[in-house]
Amino acid sequence: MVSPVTKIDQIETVILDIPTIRGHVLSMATMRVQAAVLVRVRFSDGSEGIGEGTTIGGLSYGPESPESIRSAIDTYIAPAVTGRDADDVNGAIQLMDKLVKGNRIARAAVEIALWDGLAKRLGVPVSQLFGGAVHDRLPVAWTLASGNSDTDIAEALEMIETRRHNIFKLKIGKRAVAEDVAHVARIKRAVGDAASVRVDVNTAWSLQDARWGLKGLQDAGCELVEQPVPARQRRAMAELAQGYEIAVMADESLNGPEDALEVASARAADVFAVKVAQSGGLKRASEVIAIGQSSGLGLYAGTMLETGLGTAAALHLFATVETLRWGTELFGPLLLTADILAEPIVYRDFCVEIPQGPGIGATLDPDKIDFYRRDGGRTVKA
Ligand code: MUC
Ligand code: MG
Repeated sequence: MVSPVTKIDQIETVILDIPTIRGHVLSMATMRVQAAVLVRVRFSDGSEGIGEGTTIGGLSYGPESPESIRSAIDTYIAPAVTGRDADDVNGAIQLMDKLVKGNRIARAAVEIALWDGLAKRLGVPVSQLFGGAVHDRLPVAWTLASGNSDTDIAEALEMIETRRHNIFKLKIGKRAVAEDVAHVARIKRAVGDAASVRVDVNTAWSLQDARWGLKGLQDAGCELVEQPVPARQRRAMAELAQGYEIAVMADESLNGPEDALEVASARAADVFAVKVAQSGGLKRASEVIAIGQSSGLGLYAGTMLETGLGTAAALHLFATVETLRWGTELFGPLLLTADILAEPIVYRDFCVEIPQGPGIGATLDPDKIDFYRRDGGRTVKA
């Protein structure tokens, strides 16, 4: 007897509002709560897949908000993909690309749940669907963004002492350039050779600011500057990447493989911060990685400060990458006051461990989901 095709039956979305452990001060917003959009896909054989599509600071980081992510899924993506063959993940990706322009984070959330479901039905980790993991742990950075240099130094020293992190990304761009450079120099002096110090400007500088900034940062021993100028200013990014020794990393400039190709061709970065959400999912992120790798650029696994769910999914992809020269910042769950996974992701010895088990290796804690959910959630059925 031919076994019936497993179908995508239902897609449910929910927004969780989870407070952060402290104010997270970025150039464009201060986060006190993270709003994570979770997706649960139910399949006709009773199996399930889970995904996450999360952004940072409402609409201050990029063009998608938690509410728009949920609405794009409920209104456009879920009606299009329900009823389809559950195992045809590439078919669903292609359909989403065709029917939904932009909205990469929304597409990523559903795509992750489809990979998770497929891998669980096959009894393999998601990394296996991308050729297999070549790492069981990856170096993980922490972001110092309390808004106060003394607090940041105390936090950094504690992280080094407890062997949790020895790579620090400092969020700057809110103050005057000279003040920011002095803040970074103080932190670098305090940690010395025990840690790598990098910064993220989140597009706050003009090219003129950035010229002064990069000169000061590299003199202070800072190794890398992330997205100093606005996303679309490729010529400015190229001038900075080529004019200074400090590495220039593209983040907001990098929305999927097409951007990756343009940034690489324009030499508008030395390093790609590859984000699964911003790329449009695991598959498109793997294409961004391939372009970065083949262009000789450095790679870094970025985050949208996802919960353990989105973090686990990203870890499965990045575990398959040969060389992540700049490591990862997949620390999202550690910034939140609650972990929504039944078994939290493990952070130790300056590394994050790749979750084991079928799918993305993550199981939700139902009590936490109930506690942090914004409202009853919404379900689209086939
Ligand atoms: C970003 O722009 O990279 C990543 C780490 C963090 O603290 O914020 C994010 C956003
Ligand atoms: Mg960034």
